[in-house]
Amino acid sequence: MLVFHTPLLVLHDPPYEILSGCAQPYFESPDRIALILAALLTTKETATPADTASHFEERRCDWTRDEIAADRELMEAVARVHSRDYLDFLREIYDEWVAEGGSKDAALPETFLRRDLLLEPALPDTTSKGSAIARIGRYSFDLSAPVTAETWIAALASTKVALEALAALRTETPAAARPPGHHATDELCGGYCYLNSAAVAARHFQAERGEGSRVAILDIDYHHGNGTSQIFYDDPSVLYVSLHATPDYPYYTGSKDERGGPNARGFNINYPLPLHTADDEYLATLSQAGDDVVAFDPALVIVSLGVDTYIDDPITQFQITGAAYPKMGELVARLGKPTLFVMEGGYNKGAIGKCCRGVLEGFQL
Ligand code: Q9C
Ligand code: ZN
Repeated sequence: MLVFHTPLLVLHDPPYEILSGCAQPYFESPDRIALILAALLTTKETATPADTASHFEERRCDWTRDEIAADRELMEAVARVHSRDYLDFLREIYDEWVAEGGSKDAALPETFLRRDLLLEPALPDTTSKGSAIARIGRYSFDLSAPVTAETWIAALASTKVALEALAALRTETPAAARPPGHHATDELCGGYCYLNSAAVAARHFQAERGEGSRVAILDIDYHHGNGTSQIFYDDPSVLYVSLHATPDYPYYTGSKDERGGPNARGFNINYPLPLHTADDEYLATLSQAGDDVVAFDPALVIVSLGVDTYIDDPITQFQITGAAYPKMGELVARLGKPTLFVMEGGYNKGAIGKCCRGVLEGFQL
């Protein structure tokens, strides 16, 4: 199994986020990648049958910042999912923010453009140009997506890693990337996410294989992937299936009633689970989600792999133990489809490597 990454991923390093009303160290930290890679790429001294049956090959991509910034194909791929205005915003906002006197640490909103706040339907001009603080409130939905000097490059690099893995897809190809993507909508960042790499990979696959080729996105991050769900909500060619905790972040989406838009009824499937869900219930639900994917018969499965389901994750509530991760991988393998793994959440530094390794080993058994 090939493991893709690039050193550019660590460039995104916000100093803090707001949690429960307080500034706290940023959980979605750059060292997550090194921790996952270390767990995947180091051979253990005590080899078990599982170790010998699986193997991981590193694919380190040595792109420069300039190459990423000037990559036309990448921009085209990203623009299939995100609006031009939103992409301009991500590229420009930090400099604009600093020029306006904002903190050099990061740009962060203080207000949000809520459509129900507007007295007339047209958006005020300040939300597109001229006021960084107004602009960031238009394109963010929470306080967990600060934009730093290098966020744009790191987010682009993260998406390019996913596309690179997609291009190399044989039978299976994981991509180890951050920042994550599944909370990012067509024009909103939030929840540590800026560009929705899983969505971009799905659209890229369709652009190459023919519009309408079926792609299933199986989202096993603890949180509902509101962004991915929104992007494909009215599109019957992309099945979105998510297991996630309720009630929890992002709070307003993820219910069973969200079944897809008028053109795609039934192609958005949510499995909201209680906060303290443990292994058995989780795996039974994942198996059911697997049946949905098989019934859809996709040409590609993209797994939004979050391991923040782990029992000791610092920001979540599930009680999933280490033993469940290989079983999750096995259930994904049983779908029998070409599979791309894209990294989403997971914040327990001592466990995310093991959890990812568990899933990917279970997949290879
Ligand atoms: N009390 C991902 O896992 N804030 N994003 C949570 C919890 C943001 C999670 C607050 C969580 C974002 C990719
Ligand atoms: Zn998550």
